[in-house]
Amino acid sequence: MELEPTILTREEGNVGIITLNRPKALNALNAILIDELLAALRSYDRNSDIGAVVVTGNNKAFCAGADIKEQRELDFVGAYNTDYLKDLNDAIVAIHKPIIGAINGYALGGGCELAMMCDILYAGRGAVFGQPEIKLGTIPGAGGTQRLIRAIGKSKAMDMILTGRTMKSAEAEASGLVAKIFDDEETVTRAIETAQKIASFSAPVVAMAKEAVNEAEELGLKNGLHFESRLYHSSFGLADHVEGFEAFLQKREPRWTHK
Ligand code: CO8
Repeated sequence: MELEPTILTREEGNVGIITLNRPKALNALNAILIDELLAALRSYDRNSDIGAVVVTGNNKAFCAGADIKEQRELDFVGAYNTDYLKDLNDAIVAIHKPIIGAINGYALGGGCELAMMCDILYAGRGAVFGQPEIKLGTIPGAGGTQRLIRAIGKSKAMDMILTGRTMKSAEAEASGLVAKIFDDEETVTRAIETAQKIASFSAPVVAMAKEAVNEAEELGLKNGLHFESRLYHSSFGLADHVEGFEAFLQKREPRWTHK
Protein backbone atom coordinates (compact mmCIF):
# COMPACT_ATOMS: atom_id res chain seq x y z
CA MET A 1 0.00 0.00 0.00
CA GLU A 2 1.48 3.35 -1.09
CA LEU A 3 0.97 6.13 1.47
CA GLU A 4 2.17 8.88 -0.87
CA PRO A 5 1.02 9.50 -4.45
CA THR A 6 3.41 7.60 -6.71
CA ILE A 7 3.51 10.48 -9.14
CA LEU A 8 3.26 14.25 -8.70
CA THR A 9 1.92 16.61 -11.32
CA ARG A 10 2.21 20.33 -11.82
CA GLU A 11 1.83 22.72 -14.73
CA GLU A 12 4.08 25.53 -15.95
CA GLY A 13 2.23 27.51 -18.59
CA ASN A 14 1.16 25.07 -21.28
CA VAL A 15 3.42 22.26 -20.05
CA GLY A 16 2.38 19.39 -17.82
CA ILE A 17 5.15 18.04 -15.59
CA ILE A 18 4.92 14.52 -14.18
CA THR A 19 7.42 13.53 -11.49
CA LEU A 20 7.76 9.87 -10.51
CA ASN A 21 7.53 9.77 -6.72
CA ARG A 22 8.71 6.52 -5.15
CA PRO A 23 12.11 7.84 -4.06
CA LYS A 24 12.71 5.09 -1.48
CA ALA A 25 12.41 2.46 -4.23
CA LEU A 26 14.32 4.61 -6.75
CA ASN A 27 11.01 5.18 -8.58
CA ALA A 28 10.66 1.50 -9.46
CA LEU A 29 7.59 0.84 -11.59
CA ASN A 30 4.86 -0.95 -9.67
CA ALA A 31 1.25 -1.42 -10.70
CA ILE A 32 0.03 1.66 -8.84
CA LEU A 33 2.69 3.95 -10.28
CA ILE A 34 2.00 2.75 -13.80
CA ASP A 35 -1.75 3.34 -13.36
CA GLU A 36 -1.18 6.82 -11.95
CA LEU A 37 1.37 7.70 -14.63
CA LEU A 38 -0.95 6.63 -17.42
CA ALA A 39 -3.91 8.49 -15.88
CA ALA A 40 -1.82 11.67 -15.69
CA LEU A 41 -0.57 11.34 -19.27
CA ARG A 42 -4.08 10.73 -20.58
CA SER A 43 -5.43 13.65 -18.60
CA TYR A 44 -2.79 16.02 -20.04
CA ASP A 45 -3.42 14.61 -23.51
CA ARG A 46 -7.10 15.57 -23.22
CA ASN A 47 -6.37 19.00 -21.72
CA SER A 48 -6.39 21.62 -24.48
CA ASP A 49 -4.39 24.01 -22.27
CA ILE A 50 -1.44 21.61 -22.31
CA GLY A 51 0.78 21.40 -25.39
CA ALA A 52 3.59 19.10 -24.22
CA VAL A 53 4.52 16.98 -21.22
CA VAL A 54 7.74 16.48 -19.27
CA VAL A 55 8.27 13.21 -17.38
CA THR A 56 11.03 13.17 -14.78
CA GLY A 57 12.20 11.55 -11.55
CA ASN A 58 14.65 12.84 -8.96
CA ASN A 59 18.41 13.43 -8.88
CA LYS A 60 19.24 9.88 -7.77
CA ALA A 61 16.90 8.03 -10.10
CA PHE A 62 14.64 8.66 -13.02
CA CYS A 63 13.50 5.07 -12.53
CA ALA A 64 15.39 1.89 -11.50
CA GLY A 65 13.10 -0.37 -13.54
CA ALA A 66 10.27 -2.73 -12.80
CA ASP A 67 9.62 -3.17 -9.09
CA ILE A 68 11.70 -6.26 -8.42
CA LYS A 69 9.85 -6.97 -5.15
CA GLU A 70 6.51 -6.95 -6.94
CA GLN A 71 7.76 -8.89 -9.96
CA ARG A 72 9.44 -11.53 -7.78
CA GLU A 73 5.95 -12.79 -6.84
CA LEU A 74 5.05 -13.59 -10.44
CA ASP A 75 5.37 -16.99 -12.11
CA PHE A 76 5.03 -17.49 -15.86
CA VAL A 77 1.25 -17.27 -15.84
CA GLY A 78 1.33 -14.27 -13.50
CA ALA A 79 3.79 -12.44 -15.73
CA TYR A 80 1.86 -13.41 -18.86
CA ASN A 81 -1.40 -12.17 -17.39
CA THR A 82 0.08 -8.98 -15.99
CA ASP A 83 -0.67 -6.31 -18.50
CA TYR A 84 1.60 -3.60 -17.06
CA LEU A 85 4.15 -3.68 -19.81
CA LYS A 86 1.64 -3.71 -22.61
CA ASP A 87 -0.52 -1.09 -20.89
CA LEU A 88 2.48 1.15 -20.35
CA ASN A 89 3.75 0.88 -23.89
CA ASP A 90 0.39 0.99 -25.68
CA ALA A 91 -0.86 3.93 -23.65
CA ILE A 92 2.27 6.02 -24.09
CA VAL A 93 2.37 5.32 -27.82
CA ALA A 94 -1.23 6.56 -28.03
CA ILE A 95 -0.49 9.95 -26.43
CA HIS A 96 -0.72 12.67 -29.10
CA LYS A 97 1.25 15.35 -27.29
CA PRO A 98 5.04 15.29 -27.26
CA ILE A 99 6.61 13.82 -24.13
CA ILE A 100 10.08 14.92 -23.06
CA GLY A 101 11.93 12.65 -20.65
CA ALA A 102 14.16 14.66 -18.30
CA ILE A 103 16.53 12.04 -16.94
CA ASN A 104 18.78 12.42 -13.91
CA GLY A 105 20.36 9.47 -12.09
CA TYR A 106 19.52 5.86 -12.87
CA ALA A 107 17.37 4.90 -15.85
CA LEU A 108 17.67 1.13 -15.69
CA GLY A 109 15.62 -1.76 -17.03
CA GLY A 110 12.00 -0.66 -17.30
CA GLY A 111 13.25 2.84 -16.42
CA CYS A 112 15.44 2.96 -19.51
CA GLU A 113 12.50 1.55 -21.48
CA LEU A 114 10.15 4.19 -20.08
CA ALA A 115 12.70 6.84 -21.06
CA MET A 116 12.84 5.43 -24.59
CA MET A 117 9.03 5.61 -24.85
CA CYS A 118 9.38 9.42 -24.57
CA ASP A 119 9.72 11.48 -27.74
CA ILE A 120 12.78 13.50 -26.75
CA LEU A 121 15.32 12.70 -24.03
CA TYR A 122 17.31 15.28 -22.10
CA ALA A 123 19.74 13.93 -19.53
CA GLY A 124 21.86 15.24 -16.70
CA ARG A 125 25.59 14.56 -16.78
CA GLY A 126 25.14 12.07 -13.93
CA ALA A 127 22.46 10.03 -15.68
CA VAL A 128 23.11 6.30 -16.11
CA PHE A 129 21.26 4.18 -18.65
CA GLY A 130 21.16 0.42 -18.82
CA GLN A 131 19.23 -2.78 -19.41
CA PRO A 132 20.58 -4.92 -16.56
CA GLU A 133 17.82 -7.56 -16.75
CA ILE A 134 20.31 -10.25 -17.77
CA LYS A 135 21.81 -10.00 -14.28
CA LEU A 136 18.37 -10.87 -12.87
CA GLY A 137 17.93 -13.88 -15.13
CA THR A 138 15.50 -12.21 -17.51
CA ILE A 139 15.46 -9.94 -20.55
CA PRO A 140 14.05 -6.44 -21.14
CA GLY A 141 10.26 -6.69 -21.22
CA ALA A 142 8.99 -3.22 -22.12
CA GLY A 143 10.61 -2.59 -25.48
CA GLY A 144 14.31 -2.53 -24.53
CA THR A 145 15.41 -5.08 -27.13
CA GLN A 146 13.48 -3.23 -29.84
CA ARG A 147 13.97 0.45 -29.03
CA LEU A 148 17.60 0.39 -27.90
CA ILE A 149 18.76 -1.09 -31.20
CA ARG A 150 16.87 1.63 -33.07
CA ALA A 151 18.37 4.32 -30.85
CA ILE A 152 22.02 3.25 -30.68
CA GLY A 153 22.50 0.46 -33.24
CA LYS A 154 22.85 -3.29 -32.94
CA SER A 155 26.40 -3.65 -31.65
CA LYS A 156 26.06 -1.19 -28.78
CA ALA A 157 22.57 -2.45 -27.93
CA MET A 158 23.83 -6.04 -27.81
CA ASP A 159 26.83 -4.96 -25.75
CA MET A 160 24.51 -3.42 -23.17
CA ILE A 161 21.73 -6.02 -23.16
CA LEU A 162 23.99 -9.09 -23.18
CA THR A 163 26.39 -7.79 -20.50
CA GLY A 164 24.03 -5.61 -18.48
CA ARG A 165 26.62 -2.81 -18.55
CA THR A 166 25.46 0.73 -18.05
CA MET A 167 26.06 3.80 -20.18
CA LYS A 168 26.69 7.27 -18.79
CA SER A 169 25.00 10.28 -20.32
CA ALA A 170 28.00 11.42 -22.39
CA GLU A 171 28.04 8.06 -24.19
CA ALA A 172 24.25 8.12 -24.42
CA GLU A 173 24.39 11.49 -26.15
CA ALA A 174 27.20 10.43 -28.49
CA SER A 175 25.23 7.28 -29.37
CA GLY A 176 22.01 9.16 -30.11
CA LEU A 177 20.02 7.80 -27.18
CA VAL A 178 19.55 11.29 -25.73
CA ALA A 179 19.18 14.58 -27.56
CA LYS A 180 21.15 16.81 -25.17
CA ILE A 181 22.94 16.65 -21.84
CA PHE A 182 23.10 19.30 -19.14
CA ASP A 183 24.35 19.79 -15.63
CA ASP A 184 21.96 17.75 -13.47
CA GLU A 185 20.30 20.75 -11.87
CA GLU A 186 19.44 22.16 -15.31
CA THR A 187 17.90 19.04 -16.89
CA VAL A 188 14.28 19.59 -15.88
CA THR A 189 14.35 23.35 -16.51
CA ARG A 190 15.74 22.85 -20.00
CA ALA A 191 13.18 20.13 -20.73
CA ILE A 192 10.39 22.46 -19.62
CA GLU A 193 11.78 25.26 -21.83
CA THR A 194 11.79 22.96 -24.84
CA ALA A 195 8.30 21.70 -23.98
CA GLN A 196 7.13 25.33 -23.77
CA LYS A 197 8.63 26.03 -27.18
CA ILE A 198 6.83 23.00 -28.65
CA ALA A 199 3.60 24.01 -26.90
CA SER A 200 3.81 27.46 -28.50
CA PHE A 201 3.30 25.98 -31.98
CA SER A 202 0.02 24.88 -33.54
CA ALA A 203 -1.18 21.87 -31.51
CA PRO A 204 -2.62 19.91 -34.45
CA VAL A 205 0.56 20.48 -36.48
CA VAL A 206 2.72 19.33 -33.55
CA ALA A 207 0.56 16.20 -33.24
CA MET A 208 0.90 15.53 -36.98
CA ALA A 209 4.68 15.93 -36.85
CA LYS A 210 4.95 13.56 -33.87
CA GLU A 211 2.73 10.99 -35.54
CA ALA A 212 4.68 11.14 -38.81
CA VAL A 213 8.04 10.72 -37.06
CA ASN A 214 6.74 7.81 -34.99
CA GLU A 215 5.41 6.10 -38.10
CA ALA A 216 8.98 5.95 -39.42
CA GLU A 217 9.55 3.23 -36.80
CA GLU A 218 6.68 1.17 -38.14
CA LEU A 219 6.70 1.68 -41.91
CA GLY A 220 9.18 1.11 -44.71
CA LEU A 221 10.47 4.21 -46.52
CA LYS A 222 7.93 4.06 -49.36
CA ASN A 223 4.93 3.75 -47.03
CA GLY A 224 6.44 6.21 -44.58
CA LEU A 225 6.86 8.86 -47.27
CA HIS A 226 3.30 8.25 -48.42
CA PHE A 227 2.01 8.62 -44.85
CA GLU A 228 4.02 11.82 -44.39
CA SER A 229 2.63 13.25 -47.66
CA ARG A 230 -0.93 12.60 -46.54
CA LEU A 231 -0.41 14.38 -43.22
CA TYR A 232 1.50 17.20 -44.94
CA HIS A 233 -1.39 17.70 -47.39
CA SER A 234 -3.90 17.54 -44.51
CA SER A 235 -2.09 20.37 -42.74
CA PHE A 236 -3.12 22.63 -45.65
CA GLY A 237 -6.69 22.31 -44.37
CA LEU A 238 -5.82 23.86 -40.99
CA ALA A 239 -6.50 27.48 -40.11
CA ASP A 240 -3.09 27.45 -38.43
CA HIS A 241 -1.46 26.59 -41.75
CA VAL A 242 -3.08 29.58 -43.46
CA GLU A 243 -2.04 31.78 -40.53
CA GLY A 244 1.54 30.46 -40.48
CA PHE A 245 2.10 31.19 -44.16
CA GLU A 246 0.36 34.60 -44.00
CA ALA A 247 2.36 35.61 -40.92
CA PHE A 248 5.63 34.72 -42.61
CA LEU A 249 4.78 36.75 -45.68
CA GLN A 250 3.59 39.68 -43.57
CA LYS A 251 6.82 39.47 -41.50
CA ARG A 252 4.96 39.04 -38.18
CA GLU A 253 4.59 36.38 -35.49
CA PRO A 254 1.77 33.87 -36.18
CA ARG A 255 -1.29 33.82 -33.93
CA TRP A 256 -2.25 30.14 -33.63
CA THR A 257 -5.88 29.25 -33.14
CA HIS A 258 -5.06 25.53 -32.91
CA LYS A 259 -7.61 24.73 -35.59
N1 CO8 B 1 12.67 -2.54 -7.71
C1 CO8 B 1 12.37 -2.43 -6.40
N2 CO8 B 1 13.16 -1.80 -5.52
C2 CO8 B 1 14.30 -1.24 -5.98
C3 CO8 B 1 14.67 -1.32 -7.34
C4 CO8 B 1 13.79 -2.00 -8.22
N3 CO8 B 1 14.03 -2.09 -9.57
N4 CO8 B 1 15.86 -0.69 -7.49
C5 CO8 B 1 16.20 -0.23 -6.27
N5 CO8 B 1 15.27 -0.57 -5.35
C6 CO8 B 1 15.26 -0.29 -3.94
C7 CO8 B 1 16.30 -1.12 -3.20
O1 CO8 B 1 15.78 -2.40 -2.90
C8 CO8 B 1 16.52 -0.27 -1.98
O2 CO8 B 1 15.43 -0.51 -1.08
P1 CO8 B 1 15.72 -0.76 0.48
O3 CO8 B 1 16.27 0.55 0.98
O4 CO8 B 1 14.36 -1.09 1.03
O5 CO8 B 1 16.71 -1.87 0.58
C9 CO8 B 1 16.38 1.15 -2.49
O6 CO8 B 1 15.68 1.07 -3.71
C10 CO8 B 1 17.70 1.81 -2.78
O7 CO8 B 1 18.43 0.96 -3.66
P2 CO8 B 1 19.95 0.54 -3.37
O8 CO8 B 1 20.21 0.46 -1.90
O9 CO8 B 1 20.23 -0.67 -4.19
O10 CO8 B 1 20.69 1.83 -3.96
P3 CO8 B 1 22.18 1.88 -4.54
O11 CO8 B 1 22.49 3.32 -4.70
O12 CO8 B 1 23.11 1.06 -3.72
O13 CO8 B 1 22.07 1.18 -5.99
C11 CO8 B 1 21.07 0.75 -8.13
C12 CO8 B 1 21.31 1.79 -7.00
C13 CO8 B 1 22.41 0.44 -8.82
C14 CO8 B 1 20.12 1.42 -9.12
C15 CO8 B 1 20.46 -0.54 -7.56
O14 CO8 B 1 19.36 -0.18 -6.72
C16 CO8 B 1 19.96 -1.50 -8.58
O15 CO8 B 1 20.77 -2.16 -9.21
N6 CO8 B 1 18.63 -1.59 -8.77
C17 CO8 B 1 18.02 -2.57 -9.65
C18 CO8 B 1 18.14 -2.11 -11.10
C19 CO8 B 1 17.58 -3.18 -12.01
O16 CO8 B 1 18.03 -4.30 -12.05
N7 CO8 B 1 16.54 -2.81 -12.78
C20 CO8 B 1 15.89 -3.72 -13.68
C21 CO8 B 1 14.66 -4.29 -13.04
S1 CO8 B 1 13.89 -5.54 -14.05
C22 CO8 B 1 13.06 -4.66 -15.22
O17 CO8 B 1 13.03 -3.47 -15.20
C23 CO8 B 1 12.35 -5.47 -16.27
C24 CO8 B 1 11.68 -4.51 -17.24
C25 CO8 B 1 10.28 -4.93 -17.47
C26 CO8 B 1 9.39 -3.73 -17.74
C27 CO8 B 1 8.90 -3.05 -16.52
C28 CO8 B 1 7.58 -2.35 -16.66
C29 CO8 B 1 6.72 -2.53 -15.46
